[in-house]
Amino acid sequence: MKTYTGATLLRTLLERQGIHTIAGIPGGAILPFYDALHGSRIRHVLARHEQGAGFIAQGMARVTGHAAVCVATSGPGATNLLTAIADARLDSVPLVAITGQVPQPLIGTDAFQEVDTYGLTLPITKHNFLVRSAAELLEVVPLAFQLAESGRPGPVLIDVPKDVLNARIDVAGLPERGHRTSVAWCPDEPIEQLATLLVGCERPVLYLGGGVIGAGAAELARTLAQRLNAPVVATLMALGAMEHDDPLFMGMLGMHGGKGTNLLLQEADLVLAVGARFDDRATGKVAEFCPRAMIAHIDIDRAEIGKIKTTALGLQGDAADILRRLVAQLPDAPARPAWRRRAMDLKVKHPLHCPAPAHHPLHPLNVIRELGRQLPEDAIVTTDVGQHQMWVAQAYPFRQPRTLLTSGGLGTMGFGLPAAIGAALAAPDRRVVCVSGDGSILMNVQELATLAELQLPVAIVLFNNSNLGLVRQQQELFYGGRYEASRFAHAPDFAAVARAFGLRGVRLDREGDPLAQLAAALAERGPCLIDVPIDDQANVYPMVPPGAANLQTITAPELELATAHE
Ligand SMILES: Cc1ncc(C[n+]2csc(CCOP(=O)(O)OP(=O)(O)O)c2C)c(N)n1
Repeated sequence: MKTYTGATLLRTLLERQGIHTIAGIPGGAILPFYDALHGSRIRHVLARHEQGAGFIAQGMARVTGHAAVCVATSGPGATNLLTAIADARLDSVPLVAITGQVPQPLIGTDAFQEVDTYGLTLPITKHNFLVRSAAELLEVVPLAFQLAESGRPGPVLIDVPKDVLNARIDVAGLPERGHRTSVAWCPDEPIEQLATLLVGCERPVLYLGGGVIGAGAAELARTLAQRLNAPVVATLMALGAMEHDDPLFMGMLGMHGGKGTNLLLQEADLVLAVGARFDDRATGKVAEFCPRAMIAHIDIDRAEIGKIKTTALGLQGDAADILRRLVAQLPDAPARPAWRRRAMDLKVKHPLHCPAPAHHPLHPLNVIRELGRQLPEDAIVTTDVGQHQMWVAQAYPFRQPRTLLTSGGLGTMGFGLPAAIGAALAAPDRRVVCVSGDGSILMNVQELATLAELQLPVAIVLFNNSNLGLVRQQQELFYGGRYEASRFAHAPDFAAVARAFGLRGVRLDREGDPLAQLAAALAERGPCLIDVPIDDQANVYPMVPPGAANLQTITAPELELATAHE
């Protein structure tokens, strides 16, 4: 029998869970837990805003695939965490958020820093707990990790009132750590049916979503594509599952996907979606998505199957398990030379238009490609949200799963910097680059202080266009050029801002050789911010207008002309 307080028990259970780094900010209600952390082997990373802490934890979780922990106090600490929790929910990221709560006798009295964290997080977590006694922690903590990681991963919240943290409890034995449990096992029959469909069809396409990476099934998906001679398209969340230059890879589909990629889906007769959820950014107008195709769908979440698009065959289960069994029983598939040629033709006919680096070195796509040349294959790239995010998705040469960390579902500006800090904490030997915009970086700019303190090898490459670029682009294309609230009248000196926080700050010079300057800035170790002045009128093309069918692509007329004459 050993005596704990709720707080020391919580710390001990996290230690037993194998948690070595957590991110958070202390405050009154959670202070007993911070006191218990004193002298613990758990490293606490002090973020400068709770949303930053949430995204630091997400960065760790997205790189490792294991649940990571963020901590906040009650009231504003908890409400500041909400965005990071909702973001984890939409992108299926395993996260355990721990919040302090006012003492139980004060709950419901509008006490200082009281907010109904349980109620607020109900719709944005996979599960949430309001802990009523120290003894409950013995069950709740391992269960939270089990729930966050099992099946379709997601965020779990544990709200702990201060009196629970302070309560004393005698514990006879500690529980087992919580771990991933196996999900529903897919029977053989639908796998056999799928194999028959795949062999019998003429124009198959594999449509990969983030679930492929989540399930560790990227290599199996590649093997399946090769066995079937089937071209592969990917969502934003699945980039890295296939090598970008694999001959079967057609790149990203959807709103900013390749025109050839979207056209290919129009012609497919069978589309096998794996760990994808038919998000509107991928499908465009659903009624016109893959109009000639029968849809088969493998997903860990039964609720996703048939949710958006009628499915001929749905298989619920772990994508790695299903793909392994599918590949094992596939007879030799037809070579499909005509279909492969068609895919290749579409790819060649609709390349990403980009002026030559010598003429326009600071064209965003040239900067991204230079980044790809400078960084090692296993470098981790985080992004914020906007045009720069889409340029990364279109042009960065991803080769490995979990090398792109981006806010796909919620599309949260402010994600990139703290996620990069989390990535660098989880993978200290790897290079981490955060590609951001001059709008997004300011949404969590305070985390530059965290980065300077930790001295992690994170480079922030800031695409500076003096605009909320993606908003400006939509106003140009769809709102008659009425630019309302998308232009920044005042621009901070971002390199100086970085220096003020204690990082290296560099601004590329348009007149010199900016790509060489970029390479030189990246070559130095340690954290830095590289301010890249880009054309404030540059748009992301191709673009499918919101709500339109993926066929209705807008391409870049001026760039097409420019490249045609080169
Ligand atoms: C928190 C949040 N607020 C608003 C938006 C809407 N939004 C999407 S993109 C964008 C502009 C982003 O600007 P910037 O970070 O400079 O990137 P750029 O598009 O210029 O590359 C905005 C405001 C959002 N995605 N997230």
